[in-house]
Amino acid sequence: MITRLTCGARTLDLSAPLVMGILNVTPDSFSDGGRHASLSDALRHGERMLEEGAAIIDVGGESTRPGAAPVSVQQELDRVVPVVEALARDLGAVVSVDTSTPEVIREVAGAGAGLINDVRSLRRPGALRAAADSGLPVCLMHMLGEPGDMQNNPHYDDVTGEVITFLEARIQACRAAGIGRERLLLDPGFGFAKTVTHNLRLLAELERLSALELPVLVGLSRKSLFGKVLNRPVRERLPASLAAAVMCVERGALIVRAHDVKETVDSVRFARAVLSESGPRETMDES
Ligand code: PT1
Repeated sequence: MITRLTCGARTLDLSAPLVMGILNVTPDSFSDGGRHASLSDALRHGERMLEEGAAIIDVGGESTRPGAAPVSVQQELDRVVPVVEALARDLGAVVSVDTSTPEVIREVAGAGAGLINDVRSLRRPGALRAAADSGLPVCLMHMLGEPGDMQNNPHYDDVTGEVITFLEARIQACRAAGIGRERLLLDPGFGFAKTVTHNLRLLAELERLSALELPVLVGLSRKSLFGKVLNRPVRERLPASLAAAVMCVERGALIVRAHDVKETVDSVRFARAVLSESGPRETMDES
């Protein structure tokens, strides 16, 4: 398994799980009400997440939560590029950009971004080429349909198996476009075209994704899954988000995308401390 990921001018050490802090620069982001829509607010929030231990800042200018409104390419560029420049160039942070737009991929690569995080797995026309040319790593995520319609009646016979099959096809598409395996990360896409049962099953079976031998990234922070299982509003979903993060790390996830960086860093660090004391399974079976 790869333990270092080259992210433009910076490298990430994946020998222990890392936290990716979420920085929404959308006016309608789902759980912070767009409070970070202005540049100085966004930078303050990004700096704070870095201080709290985020290894990556994920900047998103297009909300992809269920039912969100689309934005124009120009709007997305205007929101994202200045934030990437400031965080990557001025602060030296590893900046990931949550985008599906080829023009945005090209522009942020020039602005110092370190990673492309595409919930559409480079399926927009021109996105594969733009990502290949950027030289940056790419996170491929599973989603069926589009954020606008993905939640209407998703069906799977074997959700985990179908997520893996989808991701394998996207890995092949990337390889064919000249993106090397060492540039790929995988994400099962919690909350994207999945019912509560699908999400729970995917988490339970997350280890099956390890068969693809690429780093796994997960995003569960504050999602409606917790609201549905526990009947909690967004502001009361941190404890369950941390429990889920720990369970994902236990099942091999190496990057956890989260709003609450400080708490998530402690949770994954503690999980890692325990895991580092649990030897290989053979040893456990023998004892
Ligand atoms: C994610 C992710 C993402 N999630 C990656 N990028 C979002 N790689 C944005 C809900 O049900 O998991 N992985 N970028 C946010 N998307 C959602 C989806 C937010 C569902 C909320 C829900 O509440």
